[in-house]
Amino acid sequence: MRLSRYFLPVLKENPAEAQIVSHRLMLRAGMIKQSSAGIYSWLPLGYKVLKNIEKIVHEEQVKAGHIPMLMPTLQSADLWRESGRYDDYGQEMLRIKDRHDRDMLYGPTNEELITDIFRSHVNSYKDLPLTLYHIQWKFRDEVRPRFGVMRGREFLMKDGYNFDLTKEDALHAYNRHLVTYLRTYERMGLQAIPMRADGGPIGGDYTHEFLVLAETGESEVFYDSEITDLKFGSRDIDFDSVEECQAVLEEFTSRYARTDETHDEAVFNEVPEERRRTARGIEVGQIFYFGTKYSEAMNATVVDNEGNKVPVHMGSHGIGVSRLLGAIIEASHDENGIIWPEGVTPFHCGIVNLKQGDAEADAACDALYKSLTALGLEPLYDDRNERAGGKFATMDLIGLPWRITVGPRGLKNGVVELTSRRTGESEELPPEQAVEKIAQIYASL
Ligand code: 5CA
Repeated sequence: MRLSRYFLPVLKENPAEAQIVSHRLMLRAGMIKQSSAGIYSWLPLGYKVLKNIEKIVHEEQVKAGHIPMLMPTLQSADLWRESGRYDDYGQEMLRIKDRHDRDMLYGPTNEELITDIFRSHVNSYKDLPLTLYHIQWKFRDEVRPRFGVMRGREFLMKDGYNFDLTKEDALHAYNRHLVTYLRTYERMGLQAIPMRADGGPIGGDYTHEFLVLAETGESEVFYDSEITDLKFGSRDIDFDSVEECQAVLEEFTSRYARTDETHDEAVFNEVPEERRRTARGIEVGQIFYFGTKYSEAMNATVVDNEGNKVPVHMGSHGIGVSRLLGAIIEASHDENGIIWPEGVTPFHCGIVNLKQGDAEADAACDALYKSLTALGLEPLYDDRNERAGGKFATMDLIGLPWRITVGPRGLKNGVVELTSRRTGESEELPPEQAVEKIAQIYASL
């Protein structure tokens, strides 16, 4: 993409309404625009990152055998009356009437809708296990929408639902989700710690939240510092193996790590003092096993191998897709702007032409652009007639992990400059080598 033809409405000034750095940087980098409280338009740069995050979420779900689909945002109130949650959900639920005076709502989550789909089509234990998921917009009329996409009213969530014959099978599904989430967050450059949590309006007391440690996080968390040494890495997990998934769960949840809702001072005090940490965290996901809560209320049963009709065991598993943009920026920025991890960056690298209009510099930039594109990479070429300082500031603000700087002086010696956004380190090298290096970095992800 050439910047002169792109839509990147960056802001020079810090927007007064933004209280935390991720919100400020998303507004300044022209990624989002608020349309009303807690509701945002996703401008091209923000939309690109959102799509990259979605792609990682999909890939990791599909690897575990979970099946993508799409349910609507608007739901009929009838299903929620059946489950008993229509009144329970309170003012967080946006209620709407259609022209026939029927009660509708904008879904804050989808347990009812998916249970209805399930009971309409599945009758036998032979069709289990089954895990369906979608990535869809949700609406929760939060009392205090704030911090940009972190606590929105309209937000994008991945929500997955498992249906199993027995509690053991459903707990395997729970463990499988825990494994996929660890890998999902790591691919986005995040460390998200599973912490014992509270079921809230979804229900169930078997639940973990995934928290990214950050000063601006809304949750207070308590943990054993040993937990931050754990990395999931690129392990090859057999998702059908109950033992393998269970082992990962045990490895990542055996140390003390709880949100304030489940914190127990006495148990915490058993952790050696030097390892006890209190911090703040951003909740980027939550997994639940809630047994037969919805299947019993909504009559979602299967016939088991002895011919008995039994309610299915269920769980639901959510990732805050749009919130993740904020979480990633909170975890990865400096005073000049965002620093995107390679896994989610909106463009793979920037090209800065120091002397737009100089025949040689223009030709070198065009050639770089072509070779990168031919390798399947997407560069953002700043071809505007601007001072070098302004171009650098924009590149730093929008946070592309790699920048190639092209100027007449370097070209005389046959080199361009390759700079890492994260370390600020630069090296001079021939343009082909810069391209090769960038290609290698992304190929290794
Ligand atoms: N049905 C279950 C799991 S599918 C559910 O709704 N879980 S949840 O309530 O924990 O939401 C899942 C994730 O969505 C949260 O972990 C959080 O990351 C994100 N989320 C929740 N509320 C908001 C909000 N107001 N703004 C942005 N993200 C949110």
